[in-house]
Amino acid sequence: MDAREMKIKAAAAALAHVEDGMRLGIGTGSTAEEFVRLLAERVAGGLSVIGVPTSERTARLCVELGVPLMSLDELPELDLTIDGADEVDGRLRLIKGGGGALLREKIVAGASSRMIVIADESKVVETLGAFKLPIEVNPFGMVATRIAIERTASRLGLSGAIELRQAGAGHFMTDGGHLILDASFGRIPDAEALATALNAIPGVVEHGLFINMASLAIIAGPAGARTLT
Ligand code: ABF
Repeated sequence: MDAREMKIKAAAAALAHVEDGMRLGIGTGSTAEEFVRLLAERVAGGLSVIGVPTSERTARLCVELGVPLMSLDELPELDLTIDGADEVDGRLRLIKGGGGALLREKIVAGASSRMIVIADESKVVETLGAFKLPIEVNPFGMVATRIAIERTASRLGLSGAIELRQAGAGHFMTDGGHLILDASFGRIPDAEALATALNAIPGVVEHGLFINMASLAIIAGPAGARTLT
């Protein structure tokens, strides 16, 4: 089974949790896009759901495939969010943001009663941090913010490059008009402490540590899909 087949398997298992009439947060990334494709088939077959996308990219795919959408302001209380992740640990703590949508993903997940993560086995880790931690920052004072992040990380025993994410000839800009710093901490033994410290830095808009947000994770591997709770 190749990577795409595993993503499809995880997405199909998540679809089993979708009920008629649900208000759905719809995530970003290739696994979430497989979910959108399967969801669109069910919608075409009569399933009645309304989606709230976590990125412009996801919104475009939903429109293209006929999944009805509303904005989060129109639908501020969601039943379920289905989204991907870059890393998942055994306590369902996540690193997200590899796709640059972490702020809207966290806002949408936060407005949902439940969040189901869909991923392939390669995302499951013992300790978070091998994947660079995305930190969304306001463009104003970005250099000062990066210095503050470095100092904060150092106080927590973390070190590693903190790089401004590039896109094409310039800096990557999020849907919200912010920049992303990717922090190569390597291992983050105390994700809660780092999340709390990052939240206190003025120029930090959001970070990719999702803690106490996922209700369960559906992990697809060569032998099939399993659930982490
Ligand atoms: C998105 O899912 C991002 O937060 C994360 O980077 C991405 C993972 O992408 P993929 O499913 O393509 O591995 O929600």
